[in-house]
Amino acid sequence: MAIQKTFLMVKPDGVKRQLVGDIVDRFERKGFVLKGAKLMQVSQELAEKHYAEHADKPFFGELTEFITSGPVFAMVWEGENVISVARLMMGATNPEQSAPGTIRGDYSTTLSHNVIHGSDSLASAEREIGLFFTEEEIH
Ligand code: 3AN
Repeated sequence: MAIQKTFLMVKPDGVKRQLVGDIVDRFERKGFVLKGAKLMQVSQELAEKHYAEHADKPFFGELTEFITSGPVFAMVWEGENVISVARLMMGATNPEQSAPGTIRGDYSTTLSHNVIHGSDSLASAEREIGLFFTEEEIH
């Protein structure tokens, strides 16, 4: 049994569309435990650190512009295999492949405005939690 923590973030489109409550509800009903959460504005510096692995991609500018375009809802969740299970609940990045019933499958039609971010590995979960939260903010 692997109890893990992951970093999830409702992106500016999801906050604007008032999907925060629905998204929190899905993870709570699944049985995961909310350990930290805040509505915040992502700075350009934080956006570039967060998306560092995409720095050489053609869509990097679009990515950082979008994530800084309005408040996000940043969260730390804990539970059994939460990293991979949360990714399943989010649905595929590509909207043509995100199944109905998943967050992206239910709420997103575009690749860039896809409502939610979730860490994709133990290493990225640790890195992203450290970027967005102090130890005191995790309960
Ligand atoms: P995920 O968020 O599912 O882990 P990544 O890490 O491959 O996906 O990509 C990070 C974010 O970059 C995605 N959530 C999506 O919003 C955006 N993205 C990925 N590929 C493209 C692309 N070809 N054009 C525009 N945005 C993209």
